[in-house]
Amino acid sequence: MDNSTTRRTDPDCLFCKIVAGDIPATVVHEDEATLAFRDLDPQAPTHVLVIPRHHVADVGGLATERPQDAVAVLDTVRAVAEQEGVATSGYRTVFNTGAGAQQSVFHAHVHVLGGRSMTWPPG
Ligand code: DGP
Repeated sequence: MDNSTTRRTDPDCLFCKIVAGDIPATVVHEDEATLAFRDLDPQAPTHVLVIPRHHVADVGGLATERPQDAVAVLDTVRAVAEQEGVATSGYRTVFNTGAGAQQSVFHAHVHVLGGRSMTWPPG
């Protein structure tokens, strides 16, 4: 567990570049620990990615290394859902973890999807 306030960044990481402002993104929410921005390839009327500012590869690493950021990410999910008007109608949160689950960016992130009805099981 890493209790330090030092933030890790990876110069080769796309989402670290978005955190740094080097790559533009449509940011919908930000605080000290997290950033939320619209997905480039939206799969629903609301499709927002919530990430920790600190670089960690996936949600497992987030839970073990930076549990305080895991809590912050979940609170940002709640805030984004309310702000986007999907908190009551319902929304889906997805942490793709590992290449086999279609994770393509290895900086922990949760997809917040809403504004349409969802099916189950997911593909
Ligand atoms: P995943 O497949 O779970 O790793 O999700 C990565 C998501 O990141 C994918 O839905 C597309 C999105 N994405 C990739 N590149 C960019 C980018 O440059 N900007 C934004 N806003 N989203 C991106």
